[in-house]
Amino acid sequence: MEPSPGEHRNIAANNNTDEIRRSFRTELDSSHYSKVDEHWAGGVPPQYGVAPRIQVRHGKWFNLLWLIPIGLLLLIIGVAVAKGIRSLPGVQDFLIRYPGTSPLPDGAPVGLPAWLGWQHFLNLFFMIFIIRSGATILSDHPRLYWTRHSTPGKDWFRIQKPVPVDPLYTAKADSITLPDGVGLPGRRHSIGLARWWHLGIDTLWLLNGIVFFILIFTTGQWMRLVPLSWDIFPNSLSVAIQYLSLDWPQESGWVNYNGLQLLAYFITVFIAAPAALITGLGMSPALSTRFRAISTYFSIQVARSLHFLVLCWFILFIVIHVTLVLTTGALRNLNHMYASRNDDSWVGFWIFAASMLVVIFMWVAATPFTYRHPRVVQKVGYALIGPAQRLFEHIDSKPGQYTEKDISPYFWHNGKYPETEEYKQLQAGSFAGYKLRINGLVENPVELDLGQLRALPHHEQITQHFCIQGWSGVAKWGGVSMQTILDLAKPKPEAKWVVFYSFAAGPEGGIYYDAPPIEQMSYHLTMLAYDMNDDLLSFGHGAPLRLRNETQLGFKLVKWIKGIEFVENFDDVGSGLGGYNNDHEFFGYHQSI
Ligand SMILES: Nc1nc2c(c(=O)[nH]1)N[C@H]1C(S)=C(S)[C@@H](COP(=O)(O)O)O[C@H]1N2
Ligand SMILES: [Mo]
Repeated sequence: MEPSPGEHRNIAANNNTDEIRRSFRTELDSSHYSKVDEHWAGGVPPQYGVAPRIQVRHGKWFNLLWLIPIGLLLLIIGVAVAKGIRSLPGVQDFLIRYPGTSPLPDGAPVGLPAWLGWQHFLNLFFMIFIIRSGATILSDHPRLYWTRHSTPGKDWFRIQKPVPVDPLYTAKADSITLPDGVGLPGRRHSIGLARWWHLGIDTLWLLNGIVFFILIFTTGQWMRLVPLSWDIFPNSLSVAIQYLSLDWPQESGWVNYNGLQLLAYFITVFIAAPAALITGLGMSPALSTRFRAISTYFSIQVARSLHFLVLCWFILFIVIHVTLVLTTGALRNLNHMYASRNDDSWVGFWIFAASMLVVIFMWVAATPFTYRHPRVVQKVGYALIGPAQRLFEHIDSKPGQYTEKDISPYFWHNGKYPETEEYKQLQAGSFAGYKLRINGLVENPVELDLGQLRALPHHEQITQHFCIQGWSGVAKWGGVSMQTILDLAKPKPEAKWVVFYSFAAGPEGGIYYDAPPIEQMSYHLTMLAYDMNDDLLSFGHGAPLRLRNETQLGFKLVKWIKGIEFVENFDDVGSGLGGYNNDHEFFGYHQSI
């Protein structure tokens, strides 16, 4: 039930003092951070995980490094078998009948045009940064799951030890370091910067891909990349026997790819690349909340796991592709792709070598550059992905459609816990002395204790939380809709942003805060929660009050809230970037993806 306007006036009249108007912004850290040094982000010490492993049975983990000797052994066995059967008459007939390539339709183009060489180079160039920054993103929550619950012990893949039995263990404590030349940037919890690389370069990669699709279909090159007859399968088997028996098939890549090659290229271009995009978007909190029907099955964790499997395909493809390019007539192959000519000259090799110098230079320079100029990386990244992020942010998600049975058995904790005397005393008194201060550009600045908050119309939602690090969980939140707070405080027309202040300091000092735009405060799923899963909100999850704003990632959902201030702009709030992680860790403001 809506409280009557009279009740609002009463709350205001009881509270209208100078103290209520005092802003908490003096407690923020307003230093400007523009490099990543050893003190950055609270100076978290490096922590290396474990070799990748997958869970084969409950509690039984298989170290994936074993795949190297197992793979080699299988290769040796494969070679022995192929050599053994190759001389059999039936196999010989089969190899004659299916030599390895299917004929192309009449009018198929011959040779590789120069634009393809450029696109191939740009693709490989972009992929390096995408893969490296992707690895850093994965390292920020080094576990994969098949359900959105992210329950410890239910991970199917991890590059980190099992979750310790500490009820307040945080996802940040779980993050791991990657060596600088592997990850991008690699340092523990450098996900803010890794995302600029990953999402920024993604847009370039996607653009290159769109041009590629347009060109292959307008030039007929697609005929060389799409299997057009069922004999692709016997031909692929034939090629496999020929490779494994070490009597390799005739190279004809200038005109026509062999069956296995065609299959590998087809899967990479038409399945893996689009899947990379779709699974990437599947991780967006804004899209997942908006397209609930899809995300019911295709949850963020399914998307993450598949995104990782797509990566595995790309890595496998790259290893085999490069090996074969270099072992099946390297000069000719390099001429095809780098010089669009079909001969054995060194021209292609030299172009390739020069391009590799560029690649190696950029590879080596990327991480140190990022630590020295993080704001440049952020600016360029935002210029590239920002438009899409801003677009997706304007999604007013409909009320929570999860049900009680979707509630996660385990909900990760995150962030830095409050340690101040002020907070400890309030906590000791069960928050009887707690007051939420609402001020700034409002007609009616107020302070509300928990009793007054509970007397306001009750709002509940069962929603999914998305942490930028990658874990997720569903919980039921009970409290007050932010719309109710707006109705009560009556923001003035100049109020454009709403700053939420925490009792807790961030890792580099100064209290934690975030400043979402005022439009988001009227969304159906924006609320202040004092209950979680029908219980009082716990200490770890933000007692006595936290923000929920479901089109946004978790870091924007301030816990342990003590004040809400309506402002015209946030230039003078903290260091002026709209949130603690924006000021300190180079997170972006609009993070709907
Ligand atoms: N005050 C404060 N609020 C915070 C944080 C923090 O460090 N300090 N971390 C944020 C992050 S990164 C996430 S994912 C969520 C985690 O909420 P949970 O611990 O209830 O899962 O809280 C957010 N709110
Ligand atoms: Mo988070």
